[in-house]
Amino acid sequence: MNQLKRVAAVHDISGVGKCSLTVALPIISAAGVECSVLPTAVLSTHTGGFEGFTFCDLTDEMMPIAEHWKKEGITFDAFYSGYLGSLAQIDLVQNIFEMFRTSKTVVMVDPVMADHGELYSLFTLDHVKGMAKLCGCADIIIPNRTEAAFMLEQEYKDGPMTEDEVEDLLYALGRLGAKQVVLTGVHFGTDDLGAACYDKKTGQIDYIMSKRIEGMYHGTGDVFGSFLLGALMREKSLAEATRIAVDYTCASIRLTAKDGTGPRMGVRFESVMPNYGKLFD
Ligand code: PXL
Repeated sequence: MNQLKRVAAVHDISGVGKCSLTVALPIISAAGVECSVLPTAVLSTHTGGFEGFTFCDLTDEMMPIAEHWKKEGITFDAFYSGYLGSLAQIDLVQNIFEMFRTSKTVVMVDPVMADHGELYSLFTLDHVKGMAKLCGCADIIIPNRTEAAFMLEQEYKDGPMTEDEVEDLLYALGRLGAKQVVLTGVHFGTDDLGAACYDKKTGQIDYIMSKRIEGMYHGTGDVFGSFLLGALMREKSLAEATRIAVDYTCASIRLTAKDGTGPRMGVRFESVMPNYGKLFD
């Protein structure tokens, strides 16, 4: 057996609500990929739908952790950043990428900051500017439509899109600097939903669509990103990995909708993990 690949996931720990590190760690591990964690903050819950959550900012811990790893000679095949707890962390994370980056490292940035046309609580337009800059130094970015609109300073438009609109967005996002773009929340009608992926080098654009499931659930972006990176680390192409991520995220949402647990507790990714893991046997 080949040596496992190793990913460093740079997100917060939200104790309850199944998002960020509490989904990245199990999902990436299920792909047969080692997942190290660089926590950005510790919260009692995520910030969407819970009142009075606690928030412990870990900005000051991040560089000492990275420096210790560096001193120990630890290397990473990929970095996956998500929810960053402060503006200062954006520059810090960029520096950490550069400390460990080689020609083979995959840096995937999810500019986690907004959804459904609105910034998450705690974030400002400075955070948007910082995230656009961080996206500029990534290999792969995976924004949703709201994050794309904020970073491109465009008006957010929900509802069905045309292929021309999606392509314009992908090209504009590519101009931020990353080599590959996966845009989520793409749909052409009322009963479809999926992602569009764009490889700047080949110019290839693929639409990876699924049947829409009614309702909105927290943490789906992190579940999607984790399924995607796990598959990429197991040598799937961008389009193949996006297909896997769309299918397994939708399957998790479908189970949650059946359970009726509501939007804020996250999605039931646990039940699809055995089949996800088998993809890489
Ligand atoms: O899933 C994105 C996310 C991650 N971490 C925290 C959040 C959110 C979305 O609201 O609040 C703390």
